[in-house]
Amino acid sequence: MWMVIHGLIASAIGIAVGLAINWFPESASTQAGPIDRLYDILIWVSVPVFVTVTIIVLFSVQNFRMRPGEEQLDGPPIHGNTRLEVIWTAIPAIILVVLCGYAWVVLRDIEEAQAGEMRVNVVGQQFAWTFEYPQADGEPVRSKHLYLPKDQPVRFSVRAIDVIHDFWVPAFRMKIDAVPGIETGYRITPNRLGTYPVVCAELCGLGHAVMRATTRVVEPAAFERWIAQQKAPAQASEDGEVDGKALFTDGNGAATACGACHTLADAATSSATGPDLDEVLADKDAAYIEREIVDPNAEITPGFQTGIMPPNYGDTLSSDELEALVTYLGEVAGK
Ligand code: HEC
Ligand SMILES: [Cu+2]
Repeated sequence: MWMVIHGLIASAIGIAVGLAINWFPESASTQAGPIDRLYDILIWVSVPVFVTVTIIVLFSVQNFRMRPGEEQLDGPPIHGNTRLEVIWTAIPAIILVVLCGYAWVVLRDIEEAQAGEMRVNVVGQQFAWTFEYPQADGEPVRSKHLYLPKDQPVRFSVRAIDVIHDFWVPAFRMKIDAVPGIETGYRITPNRLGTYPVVCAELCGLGHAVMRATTRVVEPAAFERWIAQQKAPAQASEDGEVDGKALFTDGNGAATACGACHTLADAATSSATGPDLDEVLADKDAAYIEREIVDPNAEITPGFQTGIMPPNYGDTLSSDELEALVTYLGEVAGK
């Protein structure tokens, strides 16, 4: 009786607390509802299991513990109880099979192919995401942030260039590994306007923590405008010059923003993943700066490691962009 009463009270409190806590961020996809419900049902089932085990342990410690003078005694000679063992094997097995079946059904339903899906290729690499939007008329549009039109079903096709990453937008709830050599993916339908973080959920190297991007769920018309804008020629300010500062803080779609890793007062960035450029570039000339950007592993700044700064800026920056960056850094670093 003691166990049953305390077990029921503890379970009721545990379930109430478990359901009251907001485990997940605001949801922004049609997939989130069924996943959150699945999670709540797991709380309903797992709290009583945890309580049952704990109560039996506490009760046994209280009632069957060794008392002074019993050190030499052996316990009663029990050699098993077949009926009990069948019961305590069967009940957990049934609970597991039912829960797995339910989870499988939920996953199957939310991953069903939708009519008129938009495809987005997601590419993970140390330490940035690239999102590619295939276009019927030519080159895909590439972006380092994820733009999605509201209420438009999307199928992500996920790849990795170097090591295993994991593509996760917590607000969408879905998540999958990006594995070199194979293509993985999942489907979601964003259903709430807003800005949500994209996270790499697989420890992928020293820059793992900065491997973040932004998802913007926008109205379909705004999405079309954004795609059209991206198709237009590269970032240029009014006089046709490439803006070195904008490149530094925002990157160009294919090239990761330098400001994600480097401190530079003029650009108001403050990351310490890479060297403080105000400090290390104060007395350096253009040739040195250019070489360090194109071939970062040639010479490693003391106190930092090789393999963090992307080695492919020579490809992802056009020669105009590279020149603009070098000129900009030469002018402002350490000033
Ligand atoms: C993912 C993080 C990361 C990004 C993004 C990044 N860097 Fe670096 N950078 C580093 C690290 C770490 C080092 C030090 C190790 C080395 O020298 O390779 C470094 C070194 C440098 C150096 C050499 C500093 C010295 O001591 O002389 C320069 C210059 C530089 N980065 C400029 C840039 C520019 C410009 C960009 C953008 C086009 C950029 N970095 C993007 C992490 C990054
Ligand atoms: Cu990663």
